[in-house]
Amino acid sequence: MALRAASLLPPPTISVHKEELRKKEVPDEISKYLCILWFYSGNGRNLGKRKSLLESQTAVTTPAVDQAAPQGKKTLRKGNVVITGASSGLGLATAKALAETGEWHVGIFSRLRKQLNRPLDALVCYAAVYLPTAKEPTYTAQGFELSVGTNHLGHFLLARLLLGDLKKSDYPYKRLIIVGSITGNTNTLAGNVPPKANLGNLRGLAGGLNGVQSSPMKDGGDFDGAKAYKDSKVCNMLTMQEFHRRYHEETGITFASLYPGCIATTGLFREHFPLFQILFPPFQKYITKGYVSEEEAGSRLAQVVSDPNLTKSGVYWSWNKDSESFENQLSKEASDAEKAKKLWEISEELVGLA
Ligand code: NDP
Ligand code: PMR
Repeated sequence: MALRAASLLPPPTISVHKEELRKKEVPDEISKYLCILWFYSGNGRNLGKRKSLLESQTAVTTPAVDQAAPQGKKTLRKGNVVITGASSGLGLATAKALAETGEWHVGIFSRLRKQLNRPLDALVCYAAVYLPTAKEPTYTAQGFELSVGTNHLGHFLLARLLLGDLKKSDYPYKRLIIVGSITGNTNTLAGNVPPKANLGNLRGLAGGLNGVQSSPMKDGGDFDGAKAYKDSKVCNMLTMQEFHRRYHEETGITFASLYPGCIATTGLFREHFPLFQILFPPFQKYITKGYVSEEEAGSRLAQVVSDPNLTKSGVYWSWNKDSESFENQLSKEASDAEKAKKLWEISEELVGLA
């Protein structure tokens, strides 16, 4: 059914009832799972011209340590990482940074390319949409408001389905990274720019966010595209922590989130007013000084994927002025364990895992 997304057809334009989604036969190959996020996309967004994708390299299924290295030396095999939506911006820069180390096979999951024929050692949930000027909500094929469908629910389902593959990895460190942001954290100046993130009691999410029986917003309020994005980033950070609480001890997987800095020039702002797109980079460069280049942000995210020192799980990483990583504090809401549990349970229902 629904996973006809496995084909290279454009995003489906018909609505798929959630009961149907529940009934689907869950495939067990990574390449099929990788269709899910794409499937959780909207209908008819103008994709524009995209940078070419980084090619993944030859398939391998070698053990984590190559015993047959010359002179009996043990060398670490290449790690395998999948990055969702890495056709541009920070994701592409991260993919390049990891590929350039020569130590990683990088599988990019974007709208046209979805394959990884090798074991999985790291997954980066990176793709996102930001619709600040939208007057009305748009919906995924399943009928979820687009920002939550893409940024949170698609990643939630993908990460849950790939958890078993990560668990099986024999790589010395295996990681699941869900990209967060400062704008979802109300303990910061940036997080206090209206509209502020606020999931409320999650009644909109519980109602299915379909804009018919329930509000398209997670807190049950009126639609606001900028808030929907910030709310989805809170969901990303809560989900990472709930993964940590449920699975870190059992699986040894490191779960992490991060704010890589303000990459004011990426495609994330493509739906914003043209004037915003002109003024935002200099504002971040010269006024807030929060700006980082795509390359710098890419190397930060690559660090969270591959730095042997960043093994602590359940952490939200940030970087100081000298570009040194540190464990940052999340806002009260983004670190609320009760809310994380509730979000997890409702999300399970919505994506058909419960
Ligand atoms: P981009 O728009 O450049 O990257 C987002 C990517 O997501 C695009 O490549 C897009 O692909 C992809 N995508 C969107 N929807 C889907 C979908 N349904 N299926 C597959 N891929 C999809 O933005 P950025 O590089 O800025 O960053 C995105 C990530 O970084 C987000 O998680 C964002 O929250 C986070 N972030 C960004 C900051 C910034 O300042 N830019 C700051 C903090 C966090 P396509 O091009 O095909 O639409
Ligand atoms: Mg914000 C230290 C101050 C700081 C930082 C690091 C950011 C990051 N922003 C800061 C401050 C401010 N911003 C201030 C004072 C204002 C009011 C003028 C402001 C405004 C603003 C707007 C209108 N900022 C924005 C927007 C957006 O549309 C972006 C957004 O919220 O997207 C969801 C944005 C951002 N500011 C940031 C970052 C990282 C963003 C991009 C959001 C993200 O990727 O999460």
